[in-house]
Amino acid sequence: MHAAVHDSIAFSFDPQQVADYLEANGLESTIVESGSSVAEYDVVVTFGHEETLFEAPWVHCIRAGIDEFPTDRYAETDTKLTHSPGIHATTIGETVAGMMLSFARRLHRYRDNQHENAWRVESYDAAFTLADETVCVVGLGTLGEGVALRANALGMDVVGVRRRPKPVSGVDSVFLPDDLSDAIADARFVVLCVPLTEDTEAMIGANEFQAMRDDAYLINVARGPVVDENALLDALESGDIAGAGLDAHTEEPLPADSPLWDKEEVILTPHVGALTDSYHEDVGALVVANAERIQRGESMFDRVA
Ligand code: NDP
Ligand code: 7N6
Repeated sequence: MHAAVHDSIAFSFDPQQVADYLEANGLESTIVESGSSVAEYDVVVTFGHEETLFEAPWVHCIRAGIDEFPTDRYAETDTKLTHSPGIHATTIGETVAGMMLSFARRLHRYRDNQHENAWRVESYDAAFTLADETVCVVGLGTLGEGVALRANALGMDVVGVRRRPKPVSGVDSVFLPDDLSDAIADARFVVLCVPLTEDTEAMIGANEFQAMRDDAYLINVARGPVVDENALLDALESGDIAGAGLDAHTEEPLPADSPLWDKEEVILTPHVGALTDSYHEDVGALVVANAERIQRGESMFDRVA
């Protein structure tokens, strides 16, 4: 089997890493540039979509979220589309734990002060502990469970939101999407872990910021458009919420003139919350497993279309 490794992966890391992993695990691999024909390959491993990918029999997206892929059109063609769920619980769980700890223990502010050689102690009531604080995890799949597990370990109370009223280990109360305002009302942290869909676009807007506590923090590790970014800026400026940890942004890269860059109580990361030095292996293993299934005549895992 011959894999094309699409250079759109360079948006996140060196595509050669994936190519080397696939070669080491039995798949011939070639890096292909955007716009190149991929008709001769058995699979294209890619970060993003482009029209030429429909030439291939199988396209594997290295992301869990496939909101930027025209999934309806894949369903109408002979090109199979698979994605990469199930590999982000630890990375995102730790990223969110890190953001929550920083806000509580004020580490981001002391790091800012360090750049000014400033021995500056924040007001006595600025610091708090995560223990006994409540986090509301919106979306209780791979990401949400990874966040809930670590929040539990830090002594936090966890509530969550999902479409199906199915209990989740370590989550005290599971709310349905219609009860989002109730779910977030008492939380010190609201963590977004949902896919971007018609239902979740702008699910956090002015009403939700008003429903949140004034001392609450929003953490978005999902997709930028899940949050109404103008409403977020208003909420930060008016004091409707205390701050935000943002790994996902409406426009990526976040424009240099975005007012979010200058906010003291905003921690910004450039959509790296899931990255780790073994991401190429995690994603490569999914491709190898499906290649083996095809060779055995079995149906593929993680099919989107
Ligand atoms: P999963 O499919 O495992 O989980 C999604 C969860 O969202 C499910 O619990 C689902 O509910 C819930 N959900 C879906 N729609 C709604 C809704 N309208 N209201 C409330 N809950 C809803 O996905 P993952 O956890 O793997 O990933 C989630 C998203 O996070 C991805 O689609 C991607 O966009 C983003 N992501 C971001 C990363 C980053 O680098 N920052 C890394 C990986 C993913 P139910 O269980 O009831 O179906
Ligand atoms: C890291 C992207 C996803 O949807 O956006 C994330 O999986 C992770 C390559």
